[in-house]
Amino acid sequence: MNETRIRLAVTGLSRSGKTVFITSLIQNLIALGHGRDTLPLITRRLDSRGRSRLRRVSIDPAGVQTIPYFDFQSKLLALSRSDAAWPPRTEDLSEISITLEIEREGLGQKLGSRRVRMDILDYPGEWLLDLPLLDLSHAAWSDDTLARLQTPALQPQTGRFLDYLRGLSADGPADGATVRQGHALYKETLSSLRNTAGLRYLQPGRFLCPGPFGDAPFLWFFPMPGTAGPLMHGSIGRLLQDRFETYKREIRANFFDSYFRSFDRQIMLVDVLGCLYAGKLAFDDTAAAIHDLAVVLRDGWGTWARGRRSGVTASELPWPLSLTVSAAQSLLAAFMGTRSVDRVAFVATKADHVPELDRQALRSLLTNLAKPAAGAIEADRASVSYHVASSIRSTEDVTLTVKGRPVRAVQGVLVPGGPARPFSPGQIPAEDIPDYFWDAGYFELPDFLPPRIDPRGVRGIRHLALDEVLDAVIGDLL
Ligand SMILES: Nc1nc2c(ncn2[C@@H]2O[C@H](COP(=O)(O)OP(=O)(O)OP(=O)(O)O)[C@@H](O)[C@H]2O)c(=O)[nH]1
Ligand SMILES: [Mg+2]
Repeated sequence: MNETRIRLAVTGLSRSGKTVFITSLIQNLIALGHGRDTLPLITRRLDSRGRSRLRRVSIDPAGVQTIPYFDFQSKLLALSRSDAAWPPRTEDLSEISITLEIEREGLGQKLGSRRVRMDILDYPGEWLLDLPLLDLSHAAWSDDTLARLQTPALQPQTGRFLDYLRGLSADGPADGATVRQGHALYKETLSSLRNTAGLRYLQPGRFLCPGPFGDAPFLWFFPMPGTAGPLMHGSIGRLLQDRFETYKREIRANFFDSYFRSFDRQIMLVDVLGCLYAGKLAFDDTAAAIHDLAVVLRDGWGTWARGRRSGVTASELPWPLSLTVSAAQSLLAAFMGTRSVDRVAFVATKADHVPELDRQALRSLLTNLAKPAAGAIEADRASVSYHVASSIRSTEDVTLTVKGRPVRAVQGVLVPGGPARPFSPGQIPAEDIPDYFWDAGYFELPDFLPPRIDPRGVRGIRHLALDEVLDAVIGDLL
């Protein structure tokens, strides 16, 4: 039987919704295979004079893959219990394959069937933010990173590590315990920048999402001043340089050269709302990360050398990231090879936090974040699309009356449970965000409980626009 096989990578920064997205996508495809119209745009694609050409949807049994398995069944079970819960954090690459068997037709005749096999990969977007590192020395990376850590507003998160550094000298003896303590403090700093300051542009990505490396000694490094130029064997600076170079070699061999190059199509999930409400610092930081991720995707395809300079210039970015961004922009196709990705979809996730009429603004915000870098892709043969979606719709749209006026809101049950409560995200700025927007208090998005779902997959899972995303990335193959 004729088979088309694609590698569809789903990525996004931490908590952007990757695992939930893949779980819901697969469950809805399975339901589609049972004849339910769970993904209307895909149903339309597969329609042939009122009849579906889709014969079967199946999850391929795990074979001899070396990549960890995306354990769809256990995620589904957690969502189907009476105390339905969101899946736990994932910090490694995982993969699952799903096959659609589709009837072939030509001139009104049936021509047997063909298969579309999708290898779907879930991997942390943080790993992509390491690509710019590959071009830097330990000293250049340290200058860039320490400049960011010294931002006064981040003092509560970074103060301890910076104090520790003051007591060290790059040419001092490389005492194992001292270096390890520096590494542990730096890692704690990154976690707290992520968890309490809402930052996302945090390097190296493997310190937050280690994946298969675990806690190997080559990872025990941190940024430090004074590591430019030759340093004596046995000095702290030399050890940090050596570990940094080993890190670059390992991530290149174990991710960029081995997996990243093999992806045909990419879905990049972005928690636009979450970073919007985390405040200006967090928003600007995520904006810089999304911009660079788009650069990495664009250049990773290896065919954008011509258009690569048309993006935002580093000096336009809000953060002192110029070094990192220009490094990302200077990594040429020579490194990534000439293989190209055909399609990429950027998706603003968790759109069920926003009433329907405000979702368009979310799309504009996302487009603004990604397009300066990704736009150049459209000039070439890949297509890029921007979407607003919710993988598991956990709210309903409602209209509240506040001081006699109607106010659009959504309503759902908050974790850990209880009666449904309304939530209004307020006005969502569509493009340029006015300064006064940041004067409002920052808050975390409410965590709505997911609805309890049917684990057999016959009914699918309620979502918003998953079919639009899927159609954008694989519609041409159906
Ligand atoms: N209301 C709502 N919440 C969602 C939706 N998708 C994700 N979430 C929330 O976002 C959280 C993170 O989703 P995940 O799919 O685990 O995100 P991830 O990107 O895999 O996260 P990591 O594995 O930690 O990187 C979930 O625990 C939910 O609280 C959605 O469609 N609607
Ligand atoms: Mg995950």
